[in-house]
Amino acid sequence: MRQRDCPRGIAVVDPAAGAAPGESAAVYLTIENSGPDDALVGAGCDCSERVSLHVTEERDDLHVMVETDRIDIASGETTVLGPGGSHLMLEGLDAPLEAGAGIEVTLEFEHGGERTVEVPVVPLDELAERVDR
Ligand SMILES: [Cu+2]
Repeated sequence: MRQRDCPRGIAVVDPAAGAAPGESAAVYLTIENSGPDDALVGAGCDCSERVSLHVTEERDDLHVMVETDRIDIASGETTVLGPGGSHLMLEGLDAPLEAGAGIEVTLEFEHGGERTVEVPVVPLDELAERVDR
């Protein structure tokens, strides 16, 4: 699924959310930036109270998720938000995400404005394969 009609050369590729039983779920996607330097500075979804930007850090041999206020999207680069790295975190879901459903997530870029992408919900065991590249 490629969504190409985007402001300032930003393309959001292969988004996917994991079907999780609880109140939070990860969203993975790839951002291709053929425009100037930009950054992801926020996200939102009607399906949850909020959407946080997370990075994964290593602390004492443990991988922990830490909230951040920006994820840099450098010019000419492909930025992968995927397992073990940066991702979006849906928090306070109205209802658990079910595989086969779809959600709309709005991404807020520092310079490129907002854009809303359709994100399919996939089973957790498929998620890693989908975004592994
Ligand atoms: Cu997270």
